Amino acid sequence: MNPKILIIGACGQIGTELTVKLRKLYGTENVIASDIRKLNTDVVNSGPFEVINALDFNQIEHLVEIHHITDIYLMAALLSATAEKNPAFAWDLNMNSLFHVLNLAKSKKIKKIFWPSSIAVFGPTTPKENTPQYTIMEPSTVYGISKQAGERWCEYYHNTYGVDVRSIRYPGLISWSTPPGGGTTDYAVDIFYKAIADKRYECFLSSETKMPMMYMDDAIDATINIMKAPAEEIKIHSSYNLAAMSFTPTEIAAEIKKHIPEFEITYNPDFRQKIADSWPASIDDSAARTDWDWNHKFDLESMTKDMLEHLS
Ligand code: AKB
Repeated sequence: MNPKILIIGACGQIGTELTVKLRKLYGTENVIASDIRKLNTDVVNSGPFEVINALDFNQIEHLVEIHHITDIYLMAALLSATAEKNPAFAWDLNMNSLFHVLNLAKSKKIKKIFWPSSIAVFGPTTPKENTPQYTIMEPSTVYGISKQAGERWCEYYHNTYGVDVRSIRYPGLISWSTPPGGGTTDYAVDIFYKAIADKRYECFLSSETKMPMMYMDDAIDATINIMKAPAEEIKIHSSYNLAAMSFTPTEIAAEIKKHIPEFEITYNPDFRQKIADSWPASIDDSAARTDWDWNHKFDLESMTKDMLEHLS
């Protein structure tokens, strides 16, 4: 039987593409998209849509009841750069929306949860290259602290109440269909828009800042596959490391230049440099590859080609 899905934060960068893919997979009527406002007409007009506030437990519970929801994908969050500007709200949104959904599963009103974590759970004392699944985690950003605490709660609800919650530590995500909002890895999306429109881009990170990244197609596949995996394959109940590629602004600019030879990049690092410097440069995701068969398809070369084809 198909799951009956509620996506909270369906109009965001990941939610938009996730809604389209889940509707194709399980049928439009089985996927209820929701967000705080009708922010994306494609999502709003392509199937059932509800306006809800992820901080309102009663609203979420009501939707679960009237739509007979089995699975929730909780995609609403404040990302790293925005969270630094509004720490109290970031903590409130990122933590309490998670508690609402965990508590619905604890009381058996839903069966399964997907909750996104991030490479932001790591911090300046974490080994930078090939960052292991289990290692020092001392995040120095509000966003990272909320994601790390969220991971601990997911594992606690699994161990204590048997809640089926599944999670991935997303790297920076790159997509052509929906712009990102308020992240530190956003430069890797902005650069494509500016390369096409202006043939130049001023980067808010320094030239050699290497970060883990992933094309959205791979991120969506990973999200759907971890949710489809039999419960016994999921051995980590906090969150799985996930990786596809790592590159610096210099390297992505060089790749874009292969298609747009006139393209020029300049550097003017701002407050986001400190956040980027605290994160890993590359990730060891062997646990995800072993446990539930994770495999990425896109590298820097194929991702760049696909982005430029779609945006041009
Ligand atoms: C951000 O930059 O805040 C996000 C993330 C790495 O979680 N893209």
